[in-house]
Amino acid sequence: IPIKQLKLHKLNMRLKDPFTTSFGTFQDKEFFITELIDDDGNRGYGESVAFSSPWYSEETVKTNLHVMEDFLIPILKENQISHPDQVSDLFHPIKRNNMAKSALEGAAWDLYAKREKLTLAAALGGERKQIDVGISIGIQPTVDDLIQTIQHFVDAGYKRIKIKIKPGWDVEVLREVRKHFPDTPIMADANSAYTIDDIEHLQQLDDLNLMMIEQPLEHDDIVDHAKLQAVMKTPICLDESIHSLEDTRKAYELGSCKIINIKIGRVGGLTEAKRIHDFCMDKGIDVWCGGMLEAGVGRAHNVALTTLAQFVLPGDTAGSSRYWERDIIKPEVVVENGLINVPDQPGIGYDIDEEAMEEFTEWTRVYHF
Ligand code: OSB
Ligand code: MG
Repeated sequence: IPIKQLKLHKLNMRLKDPFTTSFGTFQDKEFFITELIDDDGNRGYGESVAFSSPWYSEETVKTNLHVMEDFLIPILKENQISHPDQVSDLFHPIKRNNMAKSALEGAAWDLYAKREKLTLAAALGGERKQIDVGISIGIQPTVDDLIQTIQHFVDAGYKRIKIKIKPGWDVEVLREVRKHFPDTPIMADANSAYTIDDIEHLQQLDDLNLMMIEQPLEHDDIVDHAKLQAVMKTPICLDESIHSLEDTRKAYELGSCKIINIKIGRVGGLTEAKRIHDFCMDKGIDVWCGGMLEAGVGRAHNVALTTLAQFVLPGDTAGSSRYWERDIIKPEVVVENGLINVPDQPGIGYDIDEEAMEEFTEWTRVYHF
């Protein structure tokens, strides 16, 4: 792939509403859009998903910039690549910093697909034309607010509802929710708010017919999760704990979970996401695509990944309007009856809305190859 230049765009976007998890509240999102340009003028786009503070994981917007500029971009400049899988291999000597890697690797995948005149979904080996969509609901001020919010998204057709929980906002709240929505596919995400001492407390969730409980224990744990899974019939889903295919294999061997939330950024890019997907397919582990409050480019990558066969559960891949008054792609990602139609244009399949990009861009740096 004859790469001519890389543009790094720093954007700031305000969420429609604040989003609250067990570890904190988001109101604004700052992130990078990466743009790889080849000699023919094709443009491939990626998005960084790290947050401003290291609450979800150790990466931040600033560490993404540091690692991209000082380590990853020089690697891209110094090496020829013919397939995006090589980007993943070239970045391998740099430990972790997966969201920084993914922001660049994603642009390489989009550029590669556009050059091959393939949709990103097809380039990854995905076949689905439509994907099922769920939604993640942040911690609300009251149970009534939560129930109203759930009703709103159930009416909009979302195929499963994920409810954020934390100590003090869990068993009682979910019991009340279950009473109002006896048949709705519901799951809970704790974002690692509990410890092994809470096993008995968490076991109370077993009677609520939840699809799964996501990341109840420490962000870096797979041992205690195995102990918890052994005494619960509700499947445990790992998010924060899984950074690679190797982590996935170890969690599988220990019995730490029955389901995996694959986030492209958390695992270092689409190549590793696909490797994890293939392993899970082989072992019969269900997977779904998680979200990081992405703008349109990241959302488009999530849609493409979700077309792979083992993405059998609805993901957190809501439409653009879930979080944004205006997104940076056109058309925006639209959810209808809980489904997204996978675009059929080459690459990510959505155009950049240059006017919106300009509105949200704080600065752009250009690197010549
Ligand atoms: O754990 O999946 C998570 C949002 C911010 C940080 C972590 C998580 C989330 C979500 C929402 O649950 C995902 C989304 O809708 O993009
Ligand atoms: Mg999660």
